[in-house]
Amino acid sequence: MKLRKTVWRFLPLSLLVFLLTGCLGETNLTALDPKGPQSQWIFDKMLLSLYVMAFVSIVVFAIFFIILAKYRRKPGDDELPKQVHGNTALEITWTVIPIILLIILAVPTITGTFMMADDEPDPEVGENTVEIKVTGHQFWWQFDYEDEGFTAGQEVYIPVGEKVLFELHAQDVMHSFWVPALGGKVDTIPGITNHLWLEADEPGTYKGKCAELCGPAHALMDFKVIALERPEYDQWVANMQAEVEEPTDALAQQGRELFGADGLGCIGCHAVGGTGTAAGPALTNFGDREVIAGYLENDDEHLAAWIRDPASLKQGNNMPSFPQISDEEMEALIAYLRSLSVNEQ
Ligand code: HEC
Ligand SMILES: [Cu+2]
Repeated sequence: MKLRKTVWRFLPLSLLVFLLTGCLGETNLTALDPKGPQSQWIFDKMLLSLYVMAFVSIVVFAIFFIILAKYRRKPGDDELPKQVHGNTALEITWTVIPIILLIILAVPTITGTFMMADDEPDPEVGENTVEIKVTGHQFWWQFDYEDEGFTAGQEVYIPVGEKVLFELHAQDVMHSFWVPALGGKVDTIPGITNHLWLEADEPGTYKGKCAELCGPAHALMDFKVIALERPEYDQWVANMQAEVEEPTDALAQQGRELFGADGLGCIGCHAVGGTGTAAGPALTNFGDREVIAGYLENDDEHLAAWIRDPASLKQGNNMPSFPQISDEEMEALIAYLRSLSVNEQ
C-alpha cells in the first residue's frame, strides 16, 4: 500500500522533470548540445565516462546473475560447498581492470583540464585575441572591453571561431559564469581573478546563467553570449565606441533630460557610452536587448513596471524604485531607452 502511494507521488514529479529538461533544450541552456570546442570536449568526456560505467555495470550484473543461477543451493545440496580463501589470479584481475578503466578516464581528463586552463592568446588571431573583463554583481553582469574602451551590460558579444579570453571578477559575493553550450563554469570571486576562454563554432545567441547561489534573485541572473562573424563583430565594436548621438525625436529628447543628472539621475548608475560605472548595467545598447534585467521580455509594459518597482520583479536587486514617474514621463523615458541602439546605425 505504502509503495503504491509513493509511486503515485513520484509520478507527477518525474513528468515535471521530463518537461523541464525539454524546456532547457529549447533555449540552448544545455551542456548536451555543445556548440564550441570546450563544451564539445566536456560532452565527449561525459560520454566516455558513461561508456565506462555502462561497461562496468553490464559485466558486474552479468557475473552476478550467472553466479546466482549457477551456484544457488539446489535440492539435495546438504553439505556446505568447499571453503576457499584467496585466489591470486582473480584478485589481480579485479585490481588491474579498474586501474585500466581509471587510466582511460584520467589521461584525457588531465590533458583536457590543462587545455581548458590555457588562457594564452589565440595563436590564429595573435594580438587581436578578444579579452573581456567580466564582473558578477547582484544580480547582473558587467562586460568591460578594456582595450576597446567601452562597457556592455547583460549581453556579451564575441567573434565566431576564435578563442575569447575572459577575466572573471566579482563585485559583492561569489557568482559563477556559465554558458553551458560553449564551455565549463568558473566562479567569480571577490578579490580573486579567475580566467576562462570560450569559443563559439557558429554565430548565434547562447544563454548563460549564474551558477552559484548568490542571493534572492540568483535564479534570474541570466545573460547572453552573442557570437557574430568577425566583420560584424568589428562593426559592433566600432558602434559601441562611437559617440552616442542625441536622439532626434522630441519625446526621446525629453526622456534623455529625465534620465540625466538634472532629472531622475538614472545616469548616476547607468552609463550611456564609454566605460560606465559599477553601480548598474551600461545602457549604451539597451534598445538591442531582448530582455530587461536578464529575463523580462523587453516591451514597454515590462520596462515601465521595471522602472517603477524593480524589487517586485527581481527580489533584492540594487536598483531603487521610481514610483513617482508620471505616465507622460514614462513614455518619454521609454522612447529614450528605445533609441539606445547601436545596431541600427
Ligand atoms: C542606484 C543605482 C541605480 C539608479 C539610480 C537607477 N538604476 Fe537602473 N539599474 C540598477 C541596477 C543595479 C540594475 C540591474 C538590476 C539587476 O538586473 O539585478 C538596473 C537595471 C536597469 C535596467 C535593466 C537593464 C538591463 O539591461 O537589463 C533598466 C532599463 C534601468 N535600470 C533603467 C533605469 C532608469 C530609467 C533609471 C532612472 C529612472 C534607473 N535605472 C536608475 C541601478 C540603478
Ligand atoms: Cu550570481
